[in-house]
Amino acid sequence: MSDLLAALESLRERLKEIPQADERRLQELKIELLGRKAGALTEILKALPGLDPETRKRVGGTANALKRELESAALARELELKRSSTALAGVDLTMPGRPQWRGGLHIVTQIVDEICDIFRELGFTRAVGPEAETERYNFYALNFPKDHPALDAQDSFYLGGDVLLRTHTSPVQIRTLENYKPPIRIVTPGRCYRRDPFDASHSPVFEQIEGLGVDEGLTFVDLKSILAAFARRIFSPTTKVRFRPSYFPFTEPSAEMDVQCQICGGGGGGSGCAACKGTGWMEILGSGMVHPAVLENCNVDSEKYTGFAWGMGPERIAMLRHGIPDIRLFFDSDVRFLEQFR
Ligand code: 2NL
Repeated sequence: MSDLLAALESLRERLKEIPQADERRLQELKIELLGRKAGALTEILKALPGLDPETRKRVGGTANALKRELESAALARELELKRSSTALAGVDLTMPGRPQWRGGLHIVTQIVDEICDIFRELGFTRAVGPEAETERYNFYALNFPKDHPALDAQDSFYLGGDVLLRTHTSPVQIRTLENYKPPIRIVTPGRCYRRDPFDASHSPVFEQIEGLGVDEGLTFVDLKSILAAFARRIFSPTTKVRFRPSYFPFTEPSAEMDVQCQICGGGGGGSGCAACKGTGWMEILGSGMVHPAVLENCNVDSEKYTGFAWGMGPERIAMLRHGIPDIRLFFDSDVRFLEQFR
């Protein structure tokens, strides 16, 4: 019995080798000591049944305890070797990463796309055109009188002669009316320019989206239903709208569309709401039935066809949607502002 105990004692010495073993040595040690066929410890355990009960108890207890110790030491070393083989030498994996710069579309671009997507579902195609236009396309075809103040160099950016930066996207609609036969259904997003000094609600450069539908039998009902459907899509399904009479040279009759204030919910905040000045409504677009003179200017028969049209400012829509107080924030290129809308 003391032979067996001495043998176990010498096997226990081998435990110390395990934490130093590399992968190959560890496999060898496991086979040498615990191998099913000829492992040193396995041999001792195999011999147990032939021993007298007293010896079997003492030797068996020690041998089984050693077996558990060897197995757990081998397992611990295996895990350690696995971990260090996947770790990268000299790299601190706990170090925070460098933030990855992620770009995005400008909030006004996102709103323009969203508006065009809504009108696409309502059957409208996107149309674009030049930013430098002649007075004819920008004003006269649209029934502006020759003495309208917008034609003044004080109000518009003239590039020379009768060429100017367009003050609205209507010239795109004029070009479409000239070149396509009704039915026409288009939206015209694009950049426009006016000699307005920057303030909280004006910018000399701004986006506009106009829309135009021309067909036989179109009425003001079509205009109202299309624009009400749009308001419910861009704001919320329960948003109410109202139309107020207005005036534009290129539409008759004309109307401005208001939506329930998105800030106070339409209640006017006890008349204290700053967004709608307590009225509960905010204006989002101007619209009307295309003036017959505009159709005739484009060689469209105004006896046969009628049309409706509207125009809106995406910056203004973005401001109302997000409670942005100043249009200049869109042009400052301050990422702290812009990244809120990525
Ligand atoms: C506004 C108002 C509007 C139109 C734009 C239009 C274009 C053609 C013919 C008739 Cl070719 N109308 N466009 C019509 C009504 C209003 O814009 O307040 N925009 C920000």
